[in-house]
Formats: sequence, structure tokens, C-alpha cells
Amino acid sequence: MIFYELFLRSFYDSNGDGIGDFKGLEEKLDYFKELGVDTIWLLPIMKSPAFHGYTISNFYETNPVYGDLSDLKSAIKKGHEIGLKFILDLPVNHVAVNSDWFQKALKGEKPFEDWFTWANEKTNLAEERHWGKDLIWHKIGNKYFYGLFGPGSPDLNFENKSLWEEIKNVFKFWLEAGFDGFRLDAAKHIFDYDEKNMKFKYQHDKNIKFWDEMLDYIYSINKNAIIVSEVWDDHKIVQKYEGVFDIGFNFPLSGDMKDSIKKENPKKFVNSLKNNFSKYIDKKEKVKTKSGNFLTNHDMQRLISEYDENEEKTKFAYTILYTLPGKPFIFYGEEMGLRGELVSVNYTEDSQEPFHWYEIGFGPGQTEWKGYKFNPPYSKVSYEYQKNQTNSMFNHIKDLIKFRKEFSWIDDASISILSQNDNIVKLRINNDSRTIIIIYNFKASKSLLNVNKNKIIKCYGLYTEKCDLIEINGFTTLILKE
Ligand code: ACG
Repeated sequence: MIFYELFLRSFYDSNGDGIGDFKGLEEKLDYFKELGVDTIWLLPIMKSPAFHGYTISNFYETNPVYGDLSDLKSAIKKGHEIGLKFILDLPVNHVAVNSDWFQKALKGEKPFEDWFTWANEKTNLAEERHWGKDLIWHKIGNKYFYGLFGPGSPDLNFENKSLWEEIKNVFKFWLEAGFDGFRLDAAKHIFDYDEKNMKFKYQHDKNIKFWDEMLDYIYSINKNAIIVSEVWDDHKIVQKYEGVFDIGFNFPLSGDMKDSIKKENPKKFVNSLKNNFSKYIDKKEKVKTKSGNFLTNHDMQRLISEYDENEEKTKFAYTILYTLPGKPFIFYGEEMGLRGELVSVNYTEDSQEPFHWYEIGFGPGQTEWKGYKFNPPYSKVSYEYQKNQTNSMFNHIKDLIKFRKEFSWIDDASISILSQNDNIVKLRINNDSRTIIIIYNFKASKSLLNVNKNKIIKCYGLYTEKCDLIEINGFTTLILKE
């Protein structure tokens, strides 16, 4: 499975309002085939007042800016016909303030009132979120509600069992619409408020009980459903969820990988493999929850922006991504090196640029949901320009995906760290009788290696023969037979 994270709003606009939509998705399904990805993760597409869609006003309705349910079903059906799968990003931890559920709760209607958490006289209203320092209690009328992700998104209170049944209906609804699985947003936050001590506190055991029950239900409808979880935390916490989900994003590895490349020092990457990827190191048993490998997502800076526009570093990072065991994910537009600066800890509308179809910046289907702040027209960062350039970012990613599909056994392979020094890391990747050796050069400078050139299967970057030795360029990767 090769995943592609898609922000529909920014993809392809079928009706000229500048906003990507379901019909636009249907029109451009071939794009995914061309790139080679096969599983599309759609950021939330339910009715929502927010541009990002993570605050939902109705779990059973599509966002009208994207089209109606039949448009969505039609796009999914056509996608299935050409071998694509779709997973839906479903944030069930909270809803929008303007949702029916919350509005009814405010009027004291049951059961809705019990589906939220309200402050009482003992609550510490000044309590802050442990990251970003935002307040977690918000005033509405003469009441205060608990909303970890801000005043626009009251948290649902899962202490109430009737809510569990309602959320099962939500999963069922979207499976019946055609989705093949889910990306479970904020999976560690379902129970993050300790009612007894009236404080923010992660309760991982309770979260796991909740997810076990939801997943049993989902699998009872589709036993092959694909379940990806977002637990953004260090390895100690992520490990608690081992075995619960099919795939879990590997946030620590992602951060360390990026940092190592940025600093041209592989030490952090190798340590991260040992600590955050240990289940793949010299493994004996089948890995239950696969590592969801990625470099960026919608909450983050675009990779090329993080690397000060250094395309070689960016390409190198993606080469590593597609050669590691686990499941690789790419965020839309990264395949052509779109720009995007992180403005705040929150995903803000002007932090990412929309998908660029055309060299001149404009044309049918082009979305303009925000300004071309980071990438004015003629910057050549466009699909149209890059698809015909042999060395473009687009063709690099396309080639890597092609490689990964030919070597799909890497997904479940085991890795051994053969050697490392200040610039070179050598890994052995093995799955039963299949083995390859991978050599990464983490420095911008060249490096001399003692390898047999007849064993080279693939080179991402450049190498030259020097007598009996091979000299590889900076940020180059060699893939060899053993
Ligand atoms: C998801 C979505 C995101 C969305 C929401 C809410 C959740 O991807 O787009 O927000 O529906 C936390 C949550 C994640 C959440 C992000 C944005 N992502 O856990 O579920 O915030 C620390 C914390 C993490 C935290 C992270 C954020 O521990 O919990 O993620 O910071 O920066 C080391 C540490 C690690 C630490 C990192 C970073 O790695 O080990 O613990 O993580 O450093 O410091 C959307 C919008 C929001 C809006 C919301 C309603 O983007 O603006 O408010 O919807």
C-alpha cells in the first residue's frame, strides 16, 4: 500500500469556484495511477465551518463545498474500478460549536448535554494545554466547556456510553458510502480529561478499550478495513497502542529523519531506527501495527521549505522514506516540492500552497483557495512542467514509488544496521529469501566506497567509478544485491 494524503479543497475544482471538490477528484483519478499511489487518505470531508474540516457540524453530511454524497460515492466507485482505495480522516474526539449536538446540549437537551464536559465551581478555568499553552476551558453564555483543540471544538465526553453507539453509526455510514477504512484523528485524546481529579490527563487504557470496541465493529462490517491511527507522541506512548491499529504514524522517526538530513549527520536517524523502529530491527516476529512512515503532513511545514529550498536534500529524504519497511505516506504536492511554511502550531490556511497543475499557474480545475504566497506562477513547481523533466521532483517520487511496488516485500522486511559513520549508513533489508543492501550518504560531499558495481540495482543520485572503488555524490542512495 502506497498512501497519499489528499486535501480535497486544494486539488481539482470542477465547478469554477476555486475550491477542489468530489467531481474534480473523479476527473483526476488517473493522476494517482500515474504517480503510482494506491490508497488515498482524504482529510475530513464532512460538513464543517472550518477550512480544514476537523471541526464537524454534522457527521452524516458532506461539506457542500465539495459536493453531495452521491458525488462522493461516484468518485469512490470510479476509483475502486481502477484499483484505488480510500480512507477517511474521521475526527470523533470533538465537534464544531455550531453542530446540532452542541447546540442542543447548550439548551440542556438529553442525551446531548451529557455528551460534553462542563466546568463546575471546582474547575481550574486557567488550566493550559500541555503544548502550545492554549486554554482548555471556553466560555459560552454562562457556561464553560472543555475543548482541548480550542474554542471552536468542544470535546465529546466518551464517559457516556450512548455516544459510543452513535459513533459506531458514523463509522457504518462512511463504510457504506464506500470508504475502505479510516485515519483516526487524535486517537490518544478520546479520554484525556480525568473527571475525578478534574484535570487534563491522558487515559491510554480507556482509549484502547474504546478503539478496540470501535474496530471490532468496523471489522464486523468490513473485515479488511484499513485502520490508521494518529498518536502524536514519543515512542513510550505510541508503544502502548501497539497491536490496536493496523498502522500507526511514526512521528518520532519522522522528526529524527528530517533532522538528520537537515544537519547532514546520520546519528539521530540511526538512533531513531534503534529506538522508534525497533520492531523492524533484526525482527523475528510479524509486526502487528505497521509503522506509518512519513516526512510531512498537513500539520507541518513542507519539506522543501524546511530544507531552505534544497531539492537534493528533499529528494534524498524521500528516497529514505520509500526504502524503509512499514507503510509510506506522502502529503499531496510533496511529489513536486510545493512550498509551505508553518505559521503556528495549528494548521493554518495560509501555511500550504494549493496543488499546482499548470506552469503558468492558472487553468481549468486550478484551485485558488488562498493566495500564491509561497509559489508565484512561473516558479515551475507544477505538475505540467515537472512531468516532462527527467530529473524533476515529480519523476523522482514516481520512480521511487515504482521501485517500492516492485520491491513491495520491503513493507514487512526486517532491517539490520550494518555500519554507520559520520556520513554513510549501510542497512541490510531482508524478508525471507529476499535481501537488499542500502547505502545512504547523509552528507552533501562525495564519499568513496568499496562496493562491487555489478551488484548495484539502483542509484538515486550519482556515482562514478574510481579504480576499484565507487565514489557516490552527496545525498545519494545506492541499492545493491547482497
Ligand atoms: C490532529 C490533526 C490536526 C487537527 C486535530 C484536531 C488533530 O492532524 O490537523 O487540528 O482534530 C496534537 C494532537 C494531534 C493533532 C495536533 C495538531 N493533530 O495530539 O492529534 O495536535 C506535542 C503533543 C501532541 C501534539 C503536538 C502538536 O504531544 O499531542 O499533537 O505537540 O504540535 C515530540 C514529542 C511530542 C510532541 C512533539 C511536538 O515529538 O514527543 O509529544 O507533540 O515533539 O512538540 C485541526 C487544526 C487545529 C484546530 C483543530 C480543531 O489544525 O488548528 O484547532 O483541528
